[in-house]
Amino acid sequence: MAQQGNSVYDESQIQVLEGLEAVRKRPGMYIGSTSARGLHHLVWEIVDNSIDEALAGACTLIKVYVNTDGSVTVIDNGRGFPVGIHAKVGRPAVEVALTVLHAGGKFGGEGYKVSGGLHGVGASVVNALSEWLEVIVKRDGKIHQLRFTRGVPDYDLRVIGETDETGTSVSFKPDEQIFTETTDFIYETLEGRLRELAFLNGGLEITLEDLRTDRADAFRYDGGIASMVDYLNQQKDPLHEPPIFVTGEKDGIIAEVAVQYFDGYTRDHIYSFANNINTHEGGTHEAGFKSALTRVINDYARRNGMLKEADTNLTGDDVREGLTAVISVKIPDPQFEGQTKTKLGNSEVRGIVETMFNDRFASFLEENPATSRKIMDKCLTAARAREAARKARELTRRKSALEFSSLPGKLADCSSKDPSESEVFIVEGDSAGGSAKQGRDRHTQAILPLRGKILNVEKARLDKILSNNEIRNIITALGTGIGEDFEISKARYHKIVIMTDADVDGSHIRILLLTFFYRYMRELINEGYIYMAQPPLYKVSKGKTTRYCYNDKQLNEALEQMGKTGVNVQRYKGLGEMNADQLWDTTMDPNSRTLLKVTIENGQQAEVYFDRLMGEKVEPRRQFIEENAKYVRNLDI
Ligand code: 0RA
Repeated sequence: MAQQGNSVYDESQIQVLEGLEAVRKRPGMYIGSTSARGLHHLVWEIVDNSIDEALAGACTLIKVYVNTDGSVTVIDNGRGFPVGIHAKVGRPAVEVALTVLHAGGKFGGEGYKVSGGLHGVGASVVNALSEWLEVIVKRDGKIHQLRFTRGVPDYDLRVIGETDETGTSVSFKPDEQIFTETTDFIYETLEGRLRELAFLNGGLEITLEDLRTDRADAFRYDGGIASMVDYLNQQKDPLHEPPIFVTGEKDGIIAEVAVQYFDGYTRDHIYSFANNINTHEGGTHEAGFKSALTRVINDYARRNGMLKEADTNLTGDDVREGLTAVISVKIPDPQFEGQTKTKLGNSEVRGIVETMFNDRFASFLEENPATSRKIMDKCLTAARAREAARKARELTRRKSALEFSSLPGKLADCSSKDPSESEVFIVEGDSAGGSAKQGRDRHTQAILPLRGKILNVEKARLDKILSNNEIRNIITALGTGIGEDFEISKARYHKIVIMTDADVDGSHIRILLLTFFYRYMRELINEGYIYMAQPPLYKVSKGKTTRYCYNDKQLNEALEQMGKTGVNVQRYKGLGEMNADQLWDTTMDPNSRTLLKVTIENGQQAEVYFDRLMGEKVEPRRQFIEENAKYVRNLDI
């Protein structure tokens, strides 16, 4: 390797190798895990660099490819990664950034960097965890190239041509030695985050092309987060159009808010972001927004005689019913707090968002009396329904953990009172419920059979939802309460397993239940308490051997191994066809079963899925359910 004769390089080279080794030894410390999630993290890390370039106003297009060999390429038309010799290290800056841990931020000026937030471990980590990585930089009239193997340069940065363009292209292939679970990129996961980034950076074009399947998408939203609200409400009936959009800048902090009321009864449709990172746990920007929204609506209602002197104020819940909102702030030095580091802590942000939204939203209401009237009516009705719901809810409250009489009669509870080892199976149908009761481990497994379909909670207010028997049974059995009374610490089981038939009706019930948990007990999903059982689809038997197959691939394998003659294949149409022992062996036994944990990676994707699934139009929904055997995967990624 060509190198000047001082020892600086040798020392830093040793550090580089030690850094590489540290990353490869403990990848989880840097990218969270080596599961599918960690794998996709590699892409976010590289895309974030290009997004930073867009935030600096220097890049308008980002192209992402999944290549046929399973590698990923991210191309941008920014200024190009700096290639000059880094003063301290004496190596080209691009090489340093890709080999030295945390070198990422040290080359450019200040600005709103995504890096340093939730991701922000730097491109060098991606390099260390890739079988190979290649970077091509167009700048200063030249095309530069550098390639690495498992983080170590193959050669010195070289010039391979001339160009009058600028930009950066990074290609990498995740190392199978590290990502032992999977190295398959999931289109929907990439699509979800790239679309989100396009919303959050209005005007920026982001394309995605999967060369394995020729599937492709292009995202560009000149309306920014107002377009995100449109997207989120696409299956809903808005009360006004377009969404209300306000933006402002103060002390280097850019704040944007977009809101739209729709004709529906659910809350919790607020999405907040700081530097493009979804702040699931909220924070100061969200607090500022909520407080301004409540105040402006109460002021307006009072001033226009809709709230009388004796009336109490509308609550936050009242004014957020049927509201979709997106809040996005860009801030030079974000502080991420909370359990999952997704809560914005910067105190100065609260006042900025609050004042900005307060002033602009108040003017909007004054200037649009017809829309204002609809919004006020909605909030006032919500307040009346809240009172009715409060009464209904009291019926479902579990008085004390020991008071068994308040548990639903259909629940076959487990004997353990330790929630961390207790599971409840919510089972479709009384007959499957019967088998499950017989087959279970009575100490840790409770069974709650459901009769028929549960209510679609998207189409009903809380008071009506609470008058539904099946839902009441679920709430009482779980012990957590619901909505504003919800307390996760009261959960009587830390595994809540949905067990339904593998047919269209079964999927429907599953989705109704998931919708209910998503809307009214979302913390159960966030905490990882909700699971889906995976019953087998086939039983293959020959003589005394029996095998259960969970998909067609396993069925074909079984048929091949067992030979064609004398083989009996039974296709399970429902759980009810299995006896207690079979149900235990295939689906319930903790030592042999597979449970799918329900997680929500991308809130907006989930939102739209739920709407599409729960919408009025029955035909598209059925079709959608049938086509989406992988629907579950979309949630569980
Ligand atoms: C540091 C400084 C400059 C650009 C970049 C980094 C940069 C990095 C990446 C990574 C992927 N795409 C990128 N695009 C730009 C600015 C250097 C200048 O002033 O020209």
